Amino acid sequence: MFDKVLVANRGEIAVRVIRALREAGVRSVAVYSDVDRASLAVQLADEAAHLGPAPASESYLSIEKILAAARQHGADAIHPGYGFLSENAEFAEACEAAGIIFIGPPATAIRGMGSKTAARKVAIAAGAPVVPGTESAVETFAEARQIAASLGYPILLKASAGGGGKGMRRVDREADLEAALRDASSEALRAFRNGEVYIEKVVVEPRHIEIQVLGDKHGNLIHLGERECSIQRRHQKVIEECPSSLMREYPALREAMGAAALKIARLAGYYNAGTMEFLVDRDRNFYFLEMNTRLQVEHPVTELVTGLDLVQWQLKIAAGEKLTIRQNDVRWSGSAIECRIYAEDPEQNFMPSPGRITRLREPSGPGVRLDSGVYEGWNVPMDYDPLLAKLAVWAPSRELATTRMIRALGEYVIGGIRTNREFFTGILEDEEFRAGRLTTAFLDGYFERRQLHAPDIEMEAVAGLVLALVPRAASTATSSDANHARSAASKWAITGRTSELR
Ligand code: MV4
Repeated sequence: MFDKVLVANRGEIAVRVIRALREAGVRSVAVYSDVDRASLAVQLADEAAHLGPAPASESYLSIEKILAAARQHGADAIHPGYGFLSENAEFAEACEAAGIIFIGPPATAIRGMGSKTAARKVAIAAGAPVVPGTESAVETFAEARQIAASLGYPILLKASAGGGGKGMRRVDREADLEAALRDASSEALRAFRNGEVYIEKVVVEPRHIEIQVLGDKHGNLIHLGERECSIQRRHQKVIEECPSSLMREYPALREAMGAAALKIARLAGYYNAGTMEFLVDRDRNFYFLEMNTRLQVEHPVTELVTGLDLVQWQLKIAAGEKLTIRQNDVRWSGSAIECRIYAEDPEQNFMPSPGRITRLREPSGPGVRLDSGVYEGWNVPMDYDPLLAKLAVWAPSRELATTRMIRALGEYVIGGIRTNREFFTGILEDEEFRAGRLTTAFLDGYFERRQLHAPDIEMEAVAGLVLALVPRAASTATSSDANHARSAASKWAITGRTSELR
């Protein structure tokens, strides 16, 4: 095992990794930018290294600065967390070149699975199902037209280098194809400096289910089952669960998806922790989408249900140890749910709400796990993703986990800044959520249900009228922004009233 590990990240995930290092008897080095000098991670680590000013490009994204800090502190390995440099193959290579172990997959696997078309090719070669579509980027409009016609509309244009829905365009008819191709390609070029676009058939109202894999450097690979991640808002996950309610009904689906994930991982030469993203359609056909070559935000729900510590395994694997767990040893017990607590204002279209936390009361008690990066008095900087904490619960059943989460959210008090804390209770009480009827369209449906059941429809009319009459308000927001703002506003009016009545 290592003597000292540098944690090249910030916030709750830096804290999560520092805790694992402490438990493993490994010294930890936190890194910080100017605005993170007093962070919880810095306070909990054994040592800390200043990187530079707040902008990530001059701190958490600077390969040179992070390697210099690792050398200066004598770290023998670096844990990248998620985001920042975690899926940067050059960084992984630079670590190895500096004689420092990158706690993650080999650079070749990061690079190989980084492009969506390359990952698709690996999946196809491994015999795993992918969404019908092109194997490579399309070169010309004529080619695209031919392929789209043979697949049948609707189709999706996706950026080869893409992620997070950027450069993605749904096309419902041939007449829209040429313009959509141009749009998708120029958006991809701007976002990823790569304008390549490929085509997939649209999977209608799918579930987003991902499989966690773990592999060592000796060729042993296992999967730890799925996470249900269908509840997303603009490609940002909001609530995650393990297991998926679908697997409770169809346990064979977990085995089939797990086997597919392992075939892909094996062919990619993968080791350490990784995740395969799949879409699952109404008929429970599943399709490989892409791979995340890092520890994921939502890993706690897998840990709660399998009883395994993913970060401990990441450390052992990076240190060259063998996986001692066999596939048949993996058991899934009970049910876990995670809510991502953000400093953002659901009443203001989920605008980030940085600032000082003036009061903090954290939930605890049976089955509650809080992975937080903040404390009372901490100033949430405006320079980074405003994730404050992940609240996860475990209970023997999904129903009990849901009520436990509502209980824990009720204990949570965060003063001084706006958070999305209250947003979750409504979802957890929603009948569709309770029934486990989840698709990636869940939140749209939820906002609509909220509107339909609103006791006060006039508020809606007023909000709509204001948006129509104030040209600046209407023109600064996209129409979809305005829709979300309106639905969010009505939802909040309802939540406010009912919670006062209770
Ligand atoms: C799709 C899809 C339907 N059909 N691909 C969105 C981001 C990127 N990771 C993949 N995404 C999708 N790809 C086909 N062929 C629907 C989505 C999608 C989605 C996927 C997962 C979670 C939330 C989503 C929200 C909208 C669209």
